Amino acid sequence: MTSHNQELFDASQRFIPGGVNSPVRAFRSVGGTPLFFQKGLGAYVWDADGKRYTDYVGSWGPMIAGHCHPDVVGAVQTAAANGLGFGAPTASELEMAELLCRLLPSLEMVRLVSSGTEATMTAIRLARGFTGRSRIVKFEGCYHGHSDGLLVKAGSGALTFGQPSSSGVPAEIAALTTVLDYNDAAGLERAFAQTGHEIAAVIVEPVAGNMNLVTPKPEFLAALRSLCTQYGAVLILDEVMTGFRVSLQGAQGYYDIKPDLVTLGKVMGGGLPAAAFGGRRDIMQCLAPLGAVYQAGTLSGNPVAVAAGLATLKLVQEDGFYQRLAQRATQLTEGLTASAHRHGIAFCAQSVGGMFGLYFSKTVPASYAEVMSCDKVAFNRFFHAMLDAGVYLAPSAFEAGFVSSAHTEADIDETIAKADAIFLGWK
Ligand code: KE4
Repeated sequence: MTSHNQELFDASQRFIPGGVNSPVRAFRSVGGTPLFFQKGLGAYVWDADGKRYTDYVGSWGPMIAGHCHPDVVGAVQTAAANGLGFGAPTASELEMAELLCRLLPSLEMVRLVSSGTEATMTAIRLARGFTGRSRIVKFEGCYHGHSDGLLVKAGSGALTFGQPSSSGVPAEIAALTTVLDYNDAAGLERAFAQTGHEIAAVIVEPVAGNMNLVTPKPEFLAALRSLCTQYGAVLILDEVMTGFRVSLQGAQGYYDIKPDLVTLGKVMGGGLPAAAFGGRRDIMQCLAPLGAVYQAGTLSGNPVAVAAGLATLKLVQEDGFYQRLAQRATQLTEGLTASAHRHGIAFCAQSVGGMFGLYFSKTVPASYAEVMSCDKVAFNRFFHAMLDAGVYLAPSAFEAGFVSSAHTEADIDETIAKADAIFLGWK
């Protein structure tokens, strides 16, 4: 019998490019037919055939309290009953702004937007407007959304001037982006020595989660902060994924690094379109209507999305929330690693707060190049075997995974047992 997922996918491809509204959902990296979900509750999702999966994607991070948490759904229903949008200020936007500035010490002012892409795109424009400079620095393997200047890969030149990583991005724009190696403090120092006074901003994922999970080296974080300060460049921490995911104070609190600007999304929207950027008051006051840097949005601060975010951020402030979340993630990574090693499989894993990385490799990768040397074919085989067993991992070897407060110890143990059965027959 044809899967209803397949029927939906076949039909969707007639109307939506690739049948999906975001490329990673198409399973191109892992192969096979993408799942069409019809329901989520707690740690679980159900596909179009009614099959249940333990979910380790969580809508790519937002579902930190699990799917359809009653407090979040209730807040959304209450807000929706009072209005779906006004295009005008609301008290709930003020409540969200005050909360973000209270939770994240680097936030003196904040502006709400509707996606992580909007947040990072605007943070870059703001840094350029504030400094009067044009060059930006990013790191290979880090993803910051799909604005032109950030869809750039390392160039061939010594200065690694960027080249477009997507068609449609003019070479002239890509050339303004320098792409360096993540965790390479020496390379960052060389780039600043050569072009430091041209650099408007450095944007970085403080924990890289878009090339699988790669943690920052202390000297890399230190170099980011010291060099940006030394040369007057704006340090933008892209915490769209790590914000409220690795700790209540994000990665900036977890690693004690103070950005000039920070971008947020995912968890702060609770699954609905709410994101933000913010930071130093002197920079944020360059924004219209106060200053000359323009940014706007019809749905910015949408009251229903903000309600979902406020309810989620209330839940993550509960005593012990992040301790329990990190315990679930550690239980998963340690259990999978022990199982794979019992069966002689080159596998390792790590977690930071509530996000984790799984690698078919003998050692945990610390750079883009090391991630690329992991066994992608083995990951894809594991992905599909786990999917068949009712476990939904991120459909790419180059994505991080996520646990939620809804995942119980028993859920994790069941996931490990399913992996163990797969590893038993691995050879
Ligand atoms: P959005 O525009 O997708 O809301 O956010 C872009 C973005 C910015 N910064 C970071 C660190 C991000 O991880 C993202 C988006 N993350 C991907 C998952 N790796 C979203 C999933 C997708 O593209 O469908």
